[in-house]
Amino acid sequence: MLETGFLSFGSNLGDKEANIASAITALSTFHEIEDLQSASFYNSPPLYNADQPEFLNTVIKYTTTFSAFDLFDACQNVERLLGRPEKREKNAPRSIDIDILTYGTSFIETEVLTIPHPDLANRKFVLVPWAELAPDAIVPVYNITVLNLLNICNDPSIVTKHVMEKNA
Ligand code: PH2
Ligand code: MG
Ligand code: MG
Repeated sequence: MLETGFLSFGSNLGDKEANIASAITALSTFHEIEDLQSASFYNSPPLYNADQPEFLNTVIKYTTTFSAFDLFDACQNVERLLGRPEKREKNAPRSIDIDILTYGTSFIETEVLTIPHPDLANRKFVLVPWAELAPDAIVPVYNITVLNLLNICNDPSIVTKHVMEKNA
């Protein structure tokens, strides 16, 4: 089965731009993951724990033959590859965070994995890049478009397009 969905990337430690770019490249090396399309990168203030550096965030569209759980494993492997420690405090700064926003039209709720991502509708740092990439995509469970979710989101964060420092 080929499924399409969206991933959220965030970094607020080290070379944030390089961390996200490397994570995308690393994911693309899996034969099971294809057609990665990235939104622009965005700067965003940290949500939840304000006492940490500003984040760089983006959203990626993917196509995969992986199951949702194998995709989750692949994302965790890439996080470890990029130096994210296995055990760390919740909402502590991180070199890379890769979250599955959606997997096809699936609704999955287990101890380790919830899809759609439970916080996606409350986060401008997710919805702003996502609406750039796929404004008309219908978000499973909510059954409205990404742009509609952005328009009703009450996160007051200012999320701004990032000016790239390096040439790709
Ligand atoms: N990730 C979090 C908590 N807060 N804030 C921003 N701006 N960007 C993030 O990626 C982020 C966050 C937990 O995963
Ligand atoms: Mg996260
Ligand atoms: Mg995560």
